[in-house]
Formats: sequence, structure tokens, C-alpha cells
Amino acid sequence: MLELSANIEYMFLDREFVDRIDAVAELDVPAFEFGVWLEHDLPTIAERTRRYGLTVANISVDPKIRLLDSDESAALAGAVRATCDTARQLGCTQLGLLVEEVKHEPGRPWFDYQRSDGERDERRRQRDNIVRALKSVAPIAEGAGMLLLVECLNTLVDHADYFIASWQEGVSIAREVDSPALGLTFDAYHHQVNEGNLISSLTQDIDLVHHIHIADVPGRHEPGTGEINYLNLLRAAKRAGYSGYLGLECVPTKADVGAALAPIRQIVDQVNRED
Ligand SMILES: [Mn+2]
Repeated sequence: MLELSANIEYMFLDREFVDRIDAVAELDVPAFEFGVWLEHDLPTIAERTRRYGLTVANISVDPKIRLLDSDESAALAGAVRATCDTARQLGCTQLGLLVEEVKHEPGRPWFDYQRSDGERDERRRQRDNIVRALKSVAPIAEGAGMLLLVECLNTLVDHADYFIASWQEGVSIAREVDSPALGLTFDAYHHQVNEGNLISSLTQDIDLVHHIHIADVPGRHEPGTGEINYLNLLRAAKRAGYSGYLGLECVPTKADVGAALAPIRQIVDQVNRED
């Protein structure tokens, strides 16, 4: 079963943060999600979540910790513990985790940094630091009954210097960490921008995918406004065994968000009805 989850950092921005939960309920979307939580009124969020019978599908480990060149694993452990505690208050079981950015030279694409032996070794060392840090915190999440989900971001439009820019690198990191509490978020928007090849990428490693983010390319607007065929992508995800939330991480093109989301709701309903 696929279910939509509205990211309230992307939509209903004309309302106060906690009032966006009301908007989710008004549209009859079953879940919502957001990233950073430190600044928010958590008791009110928890109360409204319960009042409307919603699910908090995902929050993020916050703040972003430096892992590549310095050992801040103690700070990461503290952030993971605190996020597990917050997630428990909200009835949420999935924690998004971003690694940091590396300082690339302006205009030089990330893959160019594999050219020389020295740069390849540098990236390898940074990657190994990420693996080591994730191995150290995965047991914390596992003990709390939570999933830590690492996300790959695009480097061509939105996050020029983000470290995990390739899905295969994310997969290889997750495989090496090898913990039942460590998985990946597949963000179809980021993936389409950087790589394309959505259906093969998603289905080949579907066992690692515990959350999917959706938006269309270009513009990061609602599905149906761009080049991604969500009917075929979501059908493939379901057939490969994915069951879970589809986080709407998109900026609606219409003031009437319900109208903007009508096409993707129709697709989700159709896929859910299929065998
Ligand atoms: Mn995302």
C-alpha cells in the first residue's frame, strides 16, 4: 500500500507551521513530514497529529553533523538519540539523515573529483568516515525501534556540493553499514535531475528503500507538471515490494493545493487497486 505524506516545509507556507497540520487533515492526506524539529512546538504538533488521526512519516536528524573530515561521531550519537526521543513523542519511526557537503571548486562537477589518485583517495577516505559514523549510530536507532534513512541529493540544480550525489554510492554505503536500522530514502526528483534511470535504480535495491520523496522535474513542483512518469514509477515500486509513504516534497503550482495534488492522488489510488 502506497500512502501520501505532505511535507509541510514545502506546502501550506501561507499558514503558521503548526496550522499546516490542519491543512493536511483538511485535504484528507493521511500523513505529513518535515525535516528539522529543534525550533518547533513539539507538544502542539503531537496534539494535532493525534487530534486528526494523522501519521508523522518522517523527521530528520538535526543538526547536520560534520562527518567527512572530522570525527564528530559523539555529536552525531547525541543528535540521533535526541531525534529518536522526539520521533517517539510524535509516533514517528523514520529519521532522515543528510551527510554534509564537501567544498567543490565552483563549476567543477562532483564526479570530476575521481580523476586523480589523490582526489580519489580523498573521497574514499571521506566515504569511509561516513560508513564508520553510520555504523556507530545505527545501533542507537535499532535499540529505539527507529530507522535511519540516508538520502542522496542532486548536485546539478539544488545541492552543488552534497557528498552522496550518486544513488550507487548511497547503496554501497548502506550495504557496507549493513544494519537493519539503516536504509535509504529514494528521492525521485533528485534522482531524475542527476541520473535518470529511475525505475531500474529504485527496484534493484528496493530492500534498502524505506521512504520515497516525490516531485516533478523541472521545478520541483507536484507530480504531473514535468517529465517523470509517476504511474509507471510507482507501479514498479509496488511490484518490487515497496509499501510505505510517498513524501510530497514539492512546491505546488496552484494556490488550491487539493487541485494540484489531484493527479498524483489518482495515480496512487490506481496503483493501490492493482494486483
Ligand atoms: Mn528529499
